[in-house]
Amino acid sequence: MSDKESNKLQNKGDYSASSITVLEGLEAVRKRPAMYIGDVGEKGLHHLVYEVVDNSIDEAMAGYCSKIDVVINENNSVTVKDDGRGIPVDHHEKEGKSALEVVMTVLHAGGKFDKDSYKVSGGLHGVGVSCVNALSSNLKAEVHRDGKVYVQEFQIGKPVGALKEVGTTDVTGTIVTFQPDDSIFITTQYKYSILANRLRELSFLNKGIQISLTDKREKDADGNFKIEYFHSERGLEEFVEFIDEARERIIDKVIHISTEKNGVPVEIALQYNTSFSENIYSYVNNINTIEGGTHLTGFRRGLTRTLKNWADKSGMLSKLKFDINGDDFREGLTSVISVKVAEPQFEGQTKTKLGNSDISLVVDQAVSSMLSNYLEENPKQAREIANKVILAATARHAARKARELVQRKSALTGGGLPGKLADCSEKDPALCEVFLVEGDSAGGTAKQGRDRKFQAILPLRGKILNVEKALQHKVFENEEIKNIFTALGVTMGTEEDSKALNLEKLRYHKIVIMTDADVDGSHITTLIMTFFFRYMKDLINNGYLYIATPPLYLVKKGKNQSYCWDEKQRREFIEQYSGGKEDSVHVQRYKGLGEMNAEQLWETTMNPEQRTLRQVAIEGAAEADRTFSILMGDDVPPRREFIEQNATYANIDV
Ligand code: 0RA
Repeated sequence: MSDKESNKLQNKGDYSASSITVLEGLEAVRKRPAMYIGDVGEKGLHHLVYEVVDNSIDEAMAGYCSKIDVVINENNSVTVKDDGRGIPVDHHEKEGKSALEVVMTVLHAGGKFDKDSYKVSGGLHGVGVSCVNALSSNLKAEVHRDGKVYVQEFQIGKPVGALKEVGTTDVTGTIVTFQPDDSIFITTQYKYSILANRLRELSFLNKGIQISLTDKREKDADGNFKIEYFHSERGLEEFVEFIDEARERIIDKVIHISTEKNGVPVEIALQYNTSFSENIYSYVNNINTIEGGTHLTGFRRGLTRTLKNWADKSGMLSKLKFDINGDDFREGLTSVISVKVAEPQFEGQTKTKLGNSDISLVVDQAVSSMLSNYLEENPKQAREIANKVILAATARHAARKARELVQRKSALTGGGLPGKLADCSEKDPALCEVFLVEGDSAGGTAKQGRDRKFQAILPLRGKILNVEKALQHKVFENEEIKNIFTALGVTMGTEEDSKALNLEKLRYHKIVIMTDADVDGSHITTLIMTFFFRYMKDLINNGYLYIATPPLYLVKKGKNQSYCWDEKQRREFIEQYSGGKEDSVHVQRYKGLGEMNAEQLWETTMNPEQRTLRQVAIEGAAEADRTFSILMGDDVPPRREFIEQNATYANIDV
């Protein structure tokens, strides 16, 4: 950033700080936590960690910190330690307390003291560490600075005693430990994988920083805690390699650019592979902009124009009988775009769409200068890419015919619904649910068991098509997939974006995947989720996709009976009613949904009063994409490795 540019930002910063005379108290955060951290469920809980880590990342981006250690402690408190300058502890005249206390107790105070740098990271809500403090039953801040160690503790955001000098040190840094308040959060159990995914993502987005994650809640066979290190020297280039691990690449090396235009740092990495999906992940200040925005528009425009120019000049398009559109240039493309914007405007439903109009041209120019150089210097690779684009255009023409046929057919028959669908009588989509059920027999039971007013049933035949491996036109020709499209009522595809969904037409706001609670059932669930992830991602992003959780067992002893969802519940029942004696006459093990009668299915799995539905959410879209490509793609070794590392069920079928 130029001096002029940063002065401008600084002045703006000063202006806004002095213009806010009434600072909101942390009480407001406790009253309406969701307004500050999104929600009080799993997402919000993990968000607390990101908020603290973001401060350390800021410190790293300013050039003062190289190491960040995150620890999940035994009691689900979390410690974040960095080797930055340490939060200032000097007395703050205006507030009448230490700078540290101001950072911890005044909303949005985080960067106020540091006039030389501007904040580019900052969590999705950018609310600062004081919010974490407000939502923690306990928080301890330890600062190593100027040769001394300082400590201050807080409870629900309020200081418990003053800042204390407790010792000497020869390092600098900040250590924050906080315990999320269980009177605020629905769950206070941290999930290792969620934190690991975000920290890995941050290490790719901010190359050079060493990040570690330790889980002190469990030890392995050797008595060691689980620990993982995240560190990337090549940044986005490595990120793209990671995402595409299970895909066959078309060009040997990732194309990569890191530049700064008009004071905006831009980093882009891209790679073409033989798959049919477009995977572009965009970030602004380390936040995944899932709704896209001006940076993404600029990227697409620059990419299309540059590739089209090259292909036109090469003469490769002269024999083509149909047009090539923007989509064709992005099939099989995996790319990550990261920009750092000083005053980002976030728009859209989930506030993850960049609105700053000047960023579009910045990214457009960055990608076109990078790509045109690359194409000139690598004619062989350039031809491979152009061939892929031509292949994509050819397939798109075939797919469009198939897709239009599905959509025209349902339009002609007056939105005729699939014969297999047992629809509900309610017409308001917000109140309607549809269950996608594995197999006709379970489908039959579900039809009898449901509340026909608001619950519809669509039985699916066994294993649906694996869309990860199928050409688009095959997907649209598939019976089960056609049924899903017509039952849901949505149409797909516009001129600019062939995967855009028309969600206004969606007939149900809860789409529930209901399969057997066994390995086969999980496989079918994964196949269905892959379809939604690749072809109806917006539907997941809007929170419309759910998974039903049928029980595994019915255990009976005398007059007592109980449904069990896991082995622990089953053992507890046996403990209580059989004095711990295993007696298999008393255990009914469900082999599938079809073996429950209609009433049982209703009681355990479908009745909104009793059931548990798991909402499907995409945490880390890039990571999710990689997982689907590993699980559903062609490459066997990474799949085996993934399953070995992540398998959760041990032979429940024996
Ligand atoms: C305000 C000003 C300065 C650093 C920080 C905050 C800071 C905050 C956190 C939170 C976690 N780790 C952190 N590290 C630093 C600048 C201090 C200076 O000018 O020396």
